[in-house]
This record gives sequence, C-alpha cells and structure tokens, in this order.
Amino acid sequence: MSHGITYVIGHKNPDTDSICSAIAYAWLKRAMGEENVVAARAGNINAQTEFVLDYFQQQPPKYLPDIYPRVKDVMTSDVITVNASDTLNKACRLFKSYNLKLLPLVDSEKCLIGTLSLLDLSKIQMERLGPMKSHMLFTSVKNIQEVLGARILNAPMPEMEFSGFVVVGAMAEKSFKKRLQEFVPASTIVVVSDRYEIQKIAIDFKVKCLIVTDGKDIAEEFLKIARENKVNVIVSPHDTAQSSKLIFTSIPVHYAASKSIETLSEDELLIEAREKILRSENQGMPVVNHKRRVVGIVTRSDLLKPPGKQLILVDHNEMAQTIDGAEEVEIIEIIDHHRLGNSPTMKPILFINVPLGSTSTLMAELYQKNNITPEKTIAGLLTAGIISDTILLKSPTSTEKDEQMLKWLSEITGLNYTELGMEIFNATSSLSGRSIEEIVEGDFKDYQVGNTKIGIGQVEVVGLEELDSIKYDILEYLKKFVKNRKYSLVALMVTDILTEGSILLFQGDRRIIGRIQYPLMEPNIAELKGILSRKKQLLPYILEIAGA
Ligand SMILES: [Mn+2]
Repeated sequence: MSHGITYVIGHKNPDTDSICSAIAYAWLKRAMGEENVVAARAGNINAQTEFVLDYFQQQPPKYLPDIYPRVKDVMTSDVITVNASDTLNKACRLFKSYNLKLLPLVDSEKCLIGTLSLLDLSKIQMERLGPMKSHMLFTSVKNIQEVLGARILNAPMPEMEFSGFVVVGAMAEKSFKKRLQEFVPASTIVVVSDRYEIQKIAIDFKVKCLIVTDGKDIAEEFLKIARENKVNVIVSPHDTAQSSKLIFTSIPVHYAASKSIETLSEDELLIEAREKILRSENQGMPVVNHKRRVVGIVTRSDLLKPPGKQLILVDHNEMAQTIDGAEEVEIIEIIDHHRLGNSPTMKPILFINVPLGSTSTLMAELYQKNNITPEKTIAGLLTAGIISDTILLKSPTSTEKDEQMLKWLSEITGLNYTELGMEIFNATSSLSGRSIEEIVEGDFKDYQVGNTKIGIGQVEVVGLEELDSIKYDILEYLKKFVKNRKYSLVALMVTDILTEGSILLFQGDRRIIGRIQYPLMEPNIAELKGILSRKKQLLPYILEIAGA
C-alpha cells in the first residue's frame, strides 16, 4: 500500500516494443534487487504482440485503465470499529490509544451503521452543560457495570437501555425522600454507599437502579425486596464521587454517533474523495464495500500521503501518449527513443533517450551495462521488440546498435532472428479478419502541436493486395474519427515490409491536408516510397506542415 509500487509502462495503444521493453525492464529492476517493480500496459495488446507473448509463453503485463490515485491507495485498512452498544468510555480509550479521528459503528455483520467523531463527543459534553441535562443519563445496566467494573447483584434485563436521572444519596433520609418525589421511579438511578436507610428508601421507591459504592454490601433482606421490586442492584468498587462521574461514560456510542453518514468506496478517485472529506465536518470518512462492510478509513492527514504509485515510462515520453492520470503520480524514470515531448518534472529523474531503432535495444544495452544476462524468454521478447520496431532492421530508424543487440540476444536464445521476424510478420501482418477500428487504432499515436490535435496509426503488412478492398472503408472511418473526436488530421500509415514503403490514408482540415506533398494515388491516399518509419520519416514532416 503506502510502501508503493512502481509500474513500468509503455504508451497507450501499446506496440510490441512497448510491451516487451516494459516486461524486460521490470525484470531487470527486480534482478537488481528492487522490489515492487511491475510491468504494466495502458491498453489492449495488438495481434502482433499477442503472437510474440504466446511464442515466448509470457503473460501480458497488468492492464491499468488509468493511474489516478484512488481511495484504496491511501486508506488505512485495519480499521478499529465499535459496536453500537459499546460505551463512550471504551470509545474514548480507543480514540486516545490509537490517536483516532473517527470511529465507525458496526453491527454484528461488520456493516456500517454510524460514525463517532471527536466532534460528536464534544457535542454530548456540551449537551450535558444544560441545567436539567447535567444528571440525565441514557445507558444500560450492562454498560454501567462495565465502566465501573462493578458486581451485579440483581439485573433482570442488563442489556435493556433506558434513560434516567442520577441522584446521589448524600442527604438526610427526610430530604432524600422529598428529593425522590421529583422523579419518576422507573427513571431514577441512585448512587449511595453504606447508608442502609437510603438504600431501603430507594428500593421501596422502586428506582430503576441502585448503585452501592465503595464495594459495600447490601443486606440480604434488602436484596430480596429489590428483586421483587425489579430494582437493578450493582456494587461499584469506586467511591460515590468517582462512581457518579464514571457512569456518565456508560452512554452507548450509538446515542452520541452521527447516523447520516457519507462513505467512500475503495475505487473512488482520491481527488473526489478529497472534496467530500474536506466538505465534511469530520476529520475522516469510512470506506465501505458493496455490502456496506467497513473496509477502510481515510482521514484528512491521509490526503497528504504520497499516492504509493510511481511510474517508469518506456518507449514514450509525451504526456499525450501516456496513461491517464500520470500527471498525478511521480514519474521516476523515462527510457525512450522518440522525439522529446515530456513535461517538466519536480525532481531530477533518470532520463535515457537515444535515437536507436527500438526501446528494446536500449533495454538489452542496460542488461549488458549491469552485467546481467536476461532469461531466454526475456531475451526473446527483446528480440521481438527490436524486430517489430525496426521492421527487421529495414526501417531507416534502425542503427548498428540494434543489429549488435539482435546478435547478442540470439546468442542467448539460440534463435535465428531473421526467421523469427518473418514468422512474426507473416502471422500477424494481415488486414483480413481485422476490423477497421483495429487496423486504424491498434497502433495509434496522438500528437499535440499548439491547439492542433493529430493522430497517426500505423499497420504493417506483407504485400499491399489486401488494402485495395478496404481503403474506402478506412477513409470513411478516418473521416468520422476526425469529426467526432475533433482532430485536425488523422492518418493511417500502411507499411509494406516487402516493398519497403508505405501508403498513407488521411482525413482532416483542408488547411493541413492541402499541404501534404506526397504523390497522391487518389484523393486522400498518398504513396510514401521508401518510407517505413512513422516517427523518423513521416511525423517530422506532418508536424512541420501542421505547425506552419
Ligand atoms: Mn518503440
């Protein structure tokens, strides 16, 4: 929980390089002794990545729809609770011993029925300041017995709650008799020590409860009448002054508690919970599950805790491409091979950005630098990451380093990377059997240039034959995409591994698409000869015409 978990995560619409480098980096970190480092993904894996993960029998990384801090990230889970009938005495002791801000009241099923705050306790105290209220008490015999540590001599229904006035038998018999006349017998509690005449008067008067103090006894004949008169009789070990003070702490907590209670759920966004807690008059708020069982508590001071989640970004550094909510947690490292588009950070961070063919290449280098040999499966994933991003070293983004690392990794895996590459592309680079949405958005990246929003998808194919039958459907889809999601330009780059070139299908503002200078094959479809790389060849050009 608060020790924190570090997620290694690639960009939204993750590609093979993104997923494989996240898995490999989390593995490397753990091999170097770092705990709680977990690979994650910010979206569904594409068909190619699925093939690669299956090939090396690896599970996809944990899916995170977003990284917004949630209630469960800061709440205290081992909650101290009280039962409705527990005494204020017990509640006060809990508040003090555990330095609590709020005590949830629960029923026998551990379900929430109210809360007791320090404010509720003060209110009860203030209420008692009223002239007639100062000696009025709501309690049960069981509760009185508990707070006094008393002995019960007669109590037909110890758990029944009642309200009564407390009268101390400290006066002469005559005055006491007169005093009793002011009260209803069934709601009178008499506190007295070994003044037998007073005890007798109280029993005859059929008071609700007689508390004999100083541990003194009561005559057997009195007790007999008390039983007949249904007078509760208990013996307190404390003196009269102490006993009459202590019994006011026997009030059951439900009497003082707030019953209309706002609650939080574990998955609620912390930012929303913060609002609720700050608006509430209490210092905290209970967290309940769907059955209203108390599963945690969040206090105002918990709101200041760090959220317990950190990010390491791999294969991207632009906030537009990262997981939602990243701005609310700490980004502690970035390892990437793209253009810079990162936001300022609060602290210095490790930022490795090298213009290599893939992040997986960088990961392989990091293994070498740290003298750690990856497991065969990890080496296999890195191989796939490099093959995928460099299109088997054919992309102009690929460098000598990528080739070197591929060779080093094949020494570990014993695999021929060219054969593996052809297998990967042949198995998954087909347009048939995929929806237009999958084709366009499977590997889709957002870019922001001032107020201009641009999106470019890329799909690799082995031969362009399949494109013909669906190109107009794609254009139609892009048109709606631009309109519905308010883009200035949306394009799909269909990259052919055989001819080592691409076809670009695009829709958007006339102002921008009018500037595209690539030769058109037909309206909104351009031929990009020798262009394989979105980020190195296409994107700089698009950004230039969009910003112009
Ligand atoms: Mn990459």
